[in-house]
Amino acid sequence: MNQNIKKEFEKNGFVRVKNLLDYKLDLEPILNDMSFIMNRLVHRFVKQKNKKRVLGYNFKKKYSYLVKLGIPELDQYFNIRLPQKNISVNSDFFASQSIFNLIKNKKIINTISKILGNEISSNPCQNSRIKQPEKRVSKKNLNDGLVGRTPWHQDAGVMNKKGQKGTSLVTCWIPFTKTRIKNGSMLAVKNSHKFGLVNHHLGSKGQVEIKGKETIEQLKTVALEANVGDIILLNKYLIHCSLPNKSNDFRVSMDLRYNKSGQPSGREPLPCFAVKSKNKKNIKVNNYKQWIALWEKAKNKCIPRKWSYKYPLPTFKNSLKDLKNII
Ligand SMILES: O=C(O)CCC(=O)C(=O)O
Ligand SMILES: [Fe+2]
Repeated sequence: MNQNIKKEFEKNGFVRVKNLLDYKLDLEPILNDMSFIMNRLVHRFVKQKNKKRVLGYNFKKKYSYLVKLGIPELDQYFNIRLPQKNISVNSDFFASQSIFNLIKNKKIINTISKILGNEISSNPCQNSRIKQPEKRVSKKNLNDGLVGRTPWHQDAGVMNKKGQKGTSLVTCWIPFTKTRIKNGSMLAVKNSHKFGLVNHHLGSKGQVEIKGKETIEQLKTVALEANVGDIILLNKYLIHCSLPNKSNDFRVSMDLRYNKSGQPSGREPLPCFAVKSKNKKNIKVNNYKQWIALWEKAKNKCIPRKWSYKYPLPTFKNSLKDLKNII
């Protein structure tokens, strides 16, 4: 099929590219590295007498066991960026060779370049999300986008002012499990990428959320369902959320982002580095160790101020940009 990615992206604000990635080659290495992290956590947090038994558990059983232990900020051990706050020399993040390979994946980058052109950088606004069935998620985490439902938002809203204004950002959402409405697919408001930045307010756990989300009930939405191997690209203004995982199984995804090189990342000083360029000399990060070094350097810059990134509440002074006044 000859899909016109740019045209579809411009028309709809999102595009699903089917069967781009290979599970064994591109995705499974990351799940294996997550299992490796889990084993580290078992050694660190599980009582000696239970360790051997728990190490033998499969991915899901082991993760659920770790959740039940109440390890503080568990999701951060699996997240592919520094924590937002309370940053210290010990702040951990999930930086494996497999993640670096995914960020640099040629099939992804060549697809992104159909939208952004030939000069592309990896943007540090990126997440991994391991979502258990909602019935196992604690009440306080139900609306935490990393482990539960993700509130209605625009991705432009989670960048600083420079990024909000000056960056062509494309989100690349990657499922590691087949994702349907039932297990928490994303849902997008049709044509909302044409609204520009709309007013948000602070929702659960301080996450930004579209102001007046009741208005969305009157609008047409589309479920962004995907199979393993597919990717979904999102425009930075597309209004979207993710649904609760009402299935009995896990729902795992990652969202990487890319921007045109030379534009602000929106999360300075976190690493933003060229992954495609006509001039090979612009590609300065060529291996995993260099990439980790960039994150460690950024971390050291952030330690004195104790936070890694901040963004203003994406809200204009007047109500013209309230969703109800736009539609
Ligand atoms: O996967 C999710 O829950 C939300 C993802 C999202 O909002 C994004 O990738 O921009
Ligand atoms: Fe998003």
